[in-house]
Amino acid sequence: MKDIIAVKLGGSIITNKRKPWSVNKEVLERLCSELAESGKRVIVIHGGGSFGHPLAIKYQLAEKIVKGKEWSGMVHEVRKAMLILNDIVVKALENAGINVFSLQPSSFVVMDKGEVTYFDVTVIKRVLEMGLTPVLFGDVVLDVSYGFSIISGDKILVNVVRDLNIKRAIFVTDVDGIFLYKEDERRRILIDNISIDELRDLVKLLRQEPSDATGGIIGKLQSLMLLKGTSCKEVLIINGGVPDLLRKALIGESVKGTRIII
Ligand code: ATP
Ligand code: IP8
Repeated sequence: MKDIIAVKLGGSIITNKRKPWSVNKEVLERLCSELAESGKRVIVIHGGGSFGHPLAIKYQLAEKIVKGKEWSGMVHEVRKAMLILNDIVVKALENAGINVFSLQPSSFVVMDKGEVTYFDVTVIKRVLEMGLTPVLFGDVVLDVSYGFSIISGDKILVNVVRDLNIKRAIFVTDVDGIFLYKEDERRRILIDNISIDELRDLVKLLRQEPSDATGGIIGKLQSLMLLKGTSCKEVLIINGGVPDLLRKALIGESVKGTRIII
């Protein structure tokens, strides 16, 4: 699996996170075309954006134990929202000429207290061997202590990369990369290169976003720390709003963004 690249199409770029149920259709379509034009084999993972996050926050699914009768309404609503977005992403990929096979993570992932305890990549591997592009997404999965937990697309990417010995991953977001905000917050510096060992200190300097069900940028960096000691050599965080950046990043050209060296 060494030539496969894991790509997360972030909810921040394929949807408008400030407006529930909104898709950035043109951007999504362009990103799918860039994936196709790159000629690279990829695994696509997408986030929840304006579909999964508002409902997860409404029901406080990220914080509370969901057992018994309570689960049916809430859990179904969030999962349904993710399936609706998944259908839109799958159609956009197909229209770009990519042969996709979408897999719902709740059928191969189990968590305990919000941490992944079971992640079975057998079917993903088989799908790749058949020459198809697996598409995965943030989901609500069984949790042995809580009943259900949300798994972010970020955590899915990390597990897939580790278990399939993938070397490169690209996060496509609506920002140029990770910014460090200076003193009065008016000045910000783009971190272009950072080692995985430096991430822990960086996280302490960033502000938590209260409006994100899976921890926003801090949650992302915390998930990425789990890649230490794996086959993964490099993670890029790039801006999907800039045309052709994803294609260039995929073919290995040097692009603007944050490069995390593992
Ligand atoms: P989703 O989880 O819906 O898939 P995503 O993976 O695209 O979304 P987010 O988790 O929303 O991305 O993280 C990207 C967002 O983080 C950006 O929209 C940006 O506004 C916000 N952000 C907050 N602090 C920072 C920071 N220090 N550097 C970069 N982005 C930041
Ligand atoms: O957007 C969240 O995945 P993420 C998925 O990658 C749900 O954090 C269900 C909100």
